[in-house]
Amino acid sequence: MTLLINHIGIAVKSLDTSLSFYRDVLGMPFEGTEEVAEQKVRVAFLGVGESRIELLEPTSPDSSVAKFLEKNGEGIHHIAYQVEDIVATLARLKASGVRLIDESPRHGAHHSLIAFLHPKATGGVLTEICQPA
Ligand code: CMX
Repeated sequence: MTLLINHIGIAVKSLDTSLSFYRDVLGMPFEGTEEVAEQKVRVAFLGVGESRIELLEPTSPDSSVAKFLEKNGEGIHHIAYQVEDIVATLARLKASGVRLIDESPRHGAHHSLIAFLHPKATGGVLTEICQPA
């Protein structure tokens, strides 16, 4: 089912501050920022080979990323695996008894379709599956 690691999500307090490290100090190619209203985050993407780093800044105190930052501080938030058919993948995972956060896909950045698996079902790693537009 997995084609590649589409991105690794990193929770940050400030996109601007973090960008000055990833883009300006590490020199990673900056691919732009976008607000993902449904997830209450503003994101910035930086390329790493065929994958990317997604910096996540909460846009609301009730965002799941705001809760994560409050509990853990800044750090790795999730890993996103790219699949060819997210609906079929979700159906297969559900049939296998995996605890899903999203039973059907939501809208992610770049018009992708995304869904999360619960970290309690994945050894403590919040896992996203995504199907690019
Ligand atoms: N990675 C690993 N574990 C996590 C986690 C994360 N990112 N976020 C929460 N958890 C753990 C918590 O530590 C907690 O564990 P314990 O019970 O052992 O303390 C448990 O999951 C429940 O966490 P919580 O703080 O009580 O938070 P909620 O139950 O309110 O929500 C979660 C947790 C994962 C269901 C919620 O964050 C969620 O629905 N996430 C998916 C959506 C999302 O993260 N969107 C932002 C990114 C969007 C994008 O990339 O576009």
